[in-house]
Amino acid sequence: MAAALWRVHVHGHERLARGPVETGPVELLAEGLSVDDLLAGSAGTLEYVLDGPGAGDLPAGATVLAPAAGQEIWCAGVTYLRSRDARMGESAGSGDHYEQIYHADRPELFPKMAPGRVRGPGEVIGIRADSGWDVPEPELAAVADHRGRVVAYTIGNDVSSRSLEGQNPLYLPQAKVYTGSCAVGPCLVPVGRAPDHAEMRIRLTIVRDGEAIYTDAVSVADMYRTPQDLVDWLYRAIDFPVGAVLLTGTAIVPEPEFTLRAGDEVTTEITGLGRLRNTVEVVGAVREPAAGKASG
Ligand code: DO4
Ligand code: MG
Repeated sequence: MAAALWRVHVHGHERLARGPVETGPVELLAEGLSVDDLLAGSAGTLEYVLDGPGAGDLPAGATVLAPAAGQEIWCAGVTYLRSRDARMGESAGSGDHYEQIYHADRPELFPKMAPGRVRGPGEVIGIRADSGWDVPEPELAAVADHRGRVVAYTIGNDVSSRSLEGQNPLYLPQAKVYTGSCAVGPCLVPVGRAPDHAEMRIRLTIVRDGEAIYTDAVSVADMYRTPQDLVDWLYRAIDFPVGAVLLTGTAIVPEPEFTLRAGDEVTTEITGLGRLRNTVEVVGAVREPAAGKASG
């Protein structure tokens, strides 16, 4: 079983560890190393550290953290036909921009989470109290180093409010960015040790009250773009000194009647990358707006 890189919490400290994708971290790596160092380093740093000397068995009580530290999390959208069709459907006849962007050279890219905000395996993910139609978006996440090379993969969930997104495209930041709207993990698998992205399958399972109420699986080969092409666009005019994580879009869209509820357990599995599981909670509150809008 190939070793993957895990970010763990041990006795109050963040550490890196290695262990199989399937079973979890088993051995600590040298103290003082972080994901930031690996993505800020020269080509091959990730593999070099992963194959380097260990620093002892993983102590009991260690918990797995999101495998991102100082990295911004970005998302690409409308990279699969299924997503294009869903966006056009939810915009009730005013979704031509989705058709255009699906075919355009320049992809849709949007910032999702500032460093430190993304959730990890086992943590809660959020749905907004002021939204009524909410879905997980299980996506292949490309992890790029400071030069903009995709060096690893992990799993990402771009949790989204379809009500807000469908009402007006200018509400997209509120549909996409709020507390708990993104999780990544469980670990980083170097590109050279992962299946080719086109060989991967993404499977989503949602369990409610102990029963699997939704499951679907898609092939990453259906993506209209490649992870590296998306990252090239992302790095065109911004620098990321400690790298970045880019979720590459969803092709799993539950039927319109479906919405997430508090307590739902959402699991995404991707071939060769393991499994990311989170439970849903409601975040925020529905508040009446302050009296009156400015006139004019
Ligand atoms: O344009 C809206 C976002 C679409 C998206 O997040 C996706 O396709 O995954
Ligand atoms: Mg998405």
